[in-house]
Amino acid sequence: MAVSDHVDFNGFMEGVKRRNPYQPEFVQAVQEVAEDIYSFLDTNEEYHSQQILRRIAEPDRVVSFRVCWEDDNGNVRVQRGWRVQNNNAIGPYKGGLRFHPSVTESVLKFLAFEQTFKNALTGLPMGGGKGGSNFNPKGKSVREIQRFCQSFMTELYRHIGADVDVPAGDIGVGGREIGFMFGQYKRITGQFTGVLTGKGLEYGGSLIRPEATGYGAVYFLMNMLATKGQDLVGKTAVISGSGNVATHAAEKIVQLGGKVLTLSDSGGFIHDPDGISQEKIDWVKTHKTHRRGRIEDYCAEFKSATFTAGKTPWGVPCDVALPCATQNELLGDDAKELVKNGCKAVSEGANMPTDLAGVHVFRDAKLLYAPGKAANAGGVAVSGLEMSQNSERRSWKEEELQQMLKDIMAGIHKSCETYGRQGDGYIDYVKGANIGGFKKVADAMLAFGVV
Ligand code: NDP
Ligand code: 2IT
Repeated sequence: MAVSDHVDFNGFMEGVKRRNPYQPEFVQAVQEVAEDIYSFLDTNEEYHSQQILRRIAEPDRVVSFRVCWEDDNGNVRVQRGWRVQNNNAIGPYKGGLRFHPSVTESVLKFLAFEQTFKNALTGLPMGGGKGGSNFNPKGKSVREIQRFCQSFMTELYRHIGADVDVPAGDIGVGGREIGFMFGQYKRITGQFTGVLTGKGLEYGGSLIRPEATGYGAVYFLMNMLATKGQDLVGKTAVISGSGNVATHAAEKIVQLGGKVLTLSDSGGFIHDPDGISQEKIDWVKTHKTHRRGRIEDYCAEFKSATFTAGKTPWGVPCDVALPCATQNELLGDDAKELVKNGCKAVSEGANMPTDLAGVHVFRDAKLLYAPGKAANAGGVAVSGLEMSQNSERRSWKEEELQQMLKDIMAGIHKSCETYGRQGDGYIDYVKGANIGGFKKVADAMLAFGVV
């Protein structure tokens, strides 16, 4: 096939759409990357002739399985589970598990594809994977969650391993669920290995792993602001979500002198003009994670706040915005509203929270805009450090890990600058992250030949 056939972007995307019908999230994630790196492919003819992008956009494998469990009333329940192993060119597959009713093969394929680039950007030897289930943990008892996790692992265990594929948490999967799954893996295999990350500190977990994604997204934001000689002191922040990533992002913003105005969940958002202090964040953490409560209850606890049902917080004027809930939660019109209200920087704690129209708005406005695959890589980076500690059978000190996380986020920022700086000096972080991540994986794949 002639080179010109490979370089036809439209033809490439038509093929992706044809081969992945009914998978809009996956097609969206591939398009966002392909838009950027198509011209970069010209830098090395082998990227074309060896069909590298085409190969990365075809998962190594997608495992789908049935998960049966019994609820507290003795009813048999049937869920679907998946593990998408996208690419292991630079290390074992690595990426989280998501338990949410919206999980489909398309969602997990997009997440595994993104993870491949993100993990490469960290500089650590990790390939890309993702998994999960359409199981809805909301309203389930702890015993039901335990039974589900055990049943899920009873199938998953045969596909993973410390040097094969190392899952972790994501939406609906936190320390408790990792504990249940690790216990079941150990029980089935008789092995105590670093097969999962995000573990408890008593059994091989790493310090700062729970905080790492949110903190990392704020470190990345600081790196972006520093290019303009600015920091977070006195700046207002709008954050979506109220789970692991959102609450830790809020915490770090407060520590660095910023004022957090909003948090949200699937029911709507709260706006607290007095600022969401550390004490209030601690209340949210307990209320959302341990009591599985609703964010609207915040207003009964803290009278300065108001709750807006069924809406996202992007209309609240702010200096910086951090979408930390889920994919496609910030649309083109939301992006226009943020720009109109004077927002200076956006750092994505969630994966693909901004739709393609929104991405174009931010880039056209030349905003400091960090895509999730760069900004939220701190979580998987500390997961990588947890793997290293497990291999060494040691635990590193908190200060060492904090410094490593900061260094890794600064390194990702540097990669984005290297590959994303435009002629007028604007740093296109989307382009930088896509090219930086692609190059490392692509060069490894070239070394292996056609496999
Ligand atoms: P959590 O389960 O801890 O929290 C998820 C939050 O997002 C909750 O507030 C939840 O609201 C909200 N949310 C979830 N789905 C929807 C939806 N469809 N519409 C509106 N709100 C929704 O998850 P995390 O904080 O871990 O994950 C948040 C995002 O960060 C995800 O995109 C995840 O992929 C990404 N991420 C997570 C990492 C990690 O280490 N945990 C690492 C890198 C990225 P409700 O309670 O109402 O469901
Ligand atoms: O999206 C992500 O990077 C995660 N959910 C974390 C993955 C991991 O392996 O720690």
